[in-house]
Amino acid sequence: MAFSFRRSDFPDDFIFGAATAAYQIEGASFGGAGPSHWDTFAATPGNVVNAETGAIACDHYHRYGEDLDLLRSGGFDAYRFSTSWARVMPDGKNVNPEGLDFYDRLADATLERGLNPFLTLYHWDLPAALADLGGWRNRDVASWFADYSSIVMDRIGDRMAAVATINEPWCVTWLSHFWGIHAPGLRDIRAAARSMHHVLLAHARAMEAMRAAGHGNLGIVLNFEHANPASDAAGDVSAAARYDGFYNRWFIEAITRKTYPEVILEGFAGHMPDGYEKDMEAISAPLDWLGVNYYTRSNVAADPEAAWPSLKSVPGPLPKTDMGWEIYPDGLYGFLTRLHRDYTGETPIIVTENGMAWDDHLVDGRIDDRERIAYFDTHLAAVRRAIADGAPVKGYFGWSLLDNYEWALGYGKRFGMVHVDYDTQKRTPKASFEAFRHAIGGN
Ligand code: IFM
Repeated sequence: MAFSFRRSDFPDDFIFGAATAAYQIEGASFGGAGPSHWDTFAATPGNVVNAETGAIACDHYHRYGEDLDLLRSGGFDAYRFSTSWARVMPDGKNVNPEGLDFYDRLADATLERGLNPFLTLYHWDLPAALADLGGWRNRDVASWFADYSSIVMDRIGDRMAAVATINEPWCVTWLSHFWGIHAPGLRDIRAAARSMHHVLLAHARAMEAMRAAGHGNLGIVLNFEHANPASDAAGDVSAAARYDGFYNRWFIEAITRKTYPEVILEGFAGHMPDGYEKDMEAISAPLDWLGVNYYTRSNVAADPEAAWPSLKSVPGPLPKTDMGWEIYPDGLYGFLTRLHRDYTGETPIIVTENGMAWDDHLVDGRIDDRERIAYFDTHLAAVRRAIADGAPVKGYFGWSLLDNYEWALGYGKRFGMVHVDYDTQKRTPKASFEAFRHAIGGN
């Protein structure tokens, strides 16, 4: 099965890439990395399926050359990876030279294969020592993050094609401090409100530090989920508006309008950090590009019995991925055009993650993941439509290059274009990888 598009259906300078994240693939037990709050979270019963951790993961720490060879052979233009804060600063204070050496080798190896390195500075591996100090609840996290960012950029910033501060601030904060699903597993409105502000302040301070050092092409990666009212009832419609507020509007409105949505500030009343308004100027410093991660929509219903935001997600009618996520490519089109129209204007947008988990099976050494091919195909059609309608979308990264550690769901959910046998670490490109190779001109 092949894609319905060719590279020539996209603008000449359009970038095709694949994305990964440090904790999900590297192997956190190698190279002097310190414990991150994901290690402690996973060591606590009930948090992660089978208590799995990123200790070995895909052993990318040792196998990055082989993985980059694969990317090149697929005809991709870019590799999106993250540096691990806990690897670079194991105790949150001191630098681990071995950790920086690894990213130095990775940067060179990426370039040697003609791939553009897209760096994300934080994809969730906060050093446990900083979590002990309150992590994202502590305002000081902004200066800790700026220091860490400068240390990484001093070493590899000269070779990066593009740099994002933080991956998916919504997951770093709401999902992790209000819903308790990701590390540190808090279910606390005050922790949520504070972290939702501090993560943006950390982004701002890192941007300032990197700009001052002369680095360019800096951005942030936000995730978006279409908020679909479960019915036309007024209660469901306003519940979906609250969902849209805390998921989709909070971060982009702070960055582009210096404000937070009223509909969410009302719910956070009394919990926001004092004087937070004074930080909005710094938070809204211009981006060079915006990263957009998109996977699905949520069908949102009012739940008047529940505490604010008094809503719940209910199952919808569309076909679903192995995560139970509805497949809804129109949502990607909707966000790309909405962001361009309402928020970011001509600032380049890059789809930094999009993909699906599927219960893949190796049959005679092959994985025929035609459902994933269809997912990528329909979402790339949505990207083309958005470009045709004027959205400045400059690239698309599939999530993910490799099957990997899917956080609280462990290794059971496979998102890769390349299958990983976790016992042998053997990589097997799936049919979706071959479809990319065919469409974008790999060998
Ligand atoms: O695996 C994650 C990734 O770390 C962040 N974005 C969503 C992916 C799929 O859940």
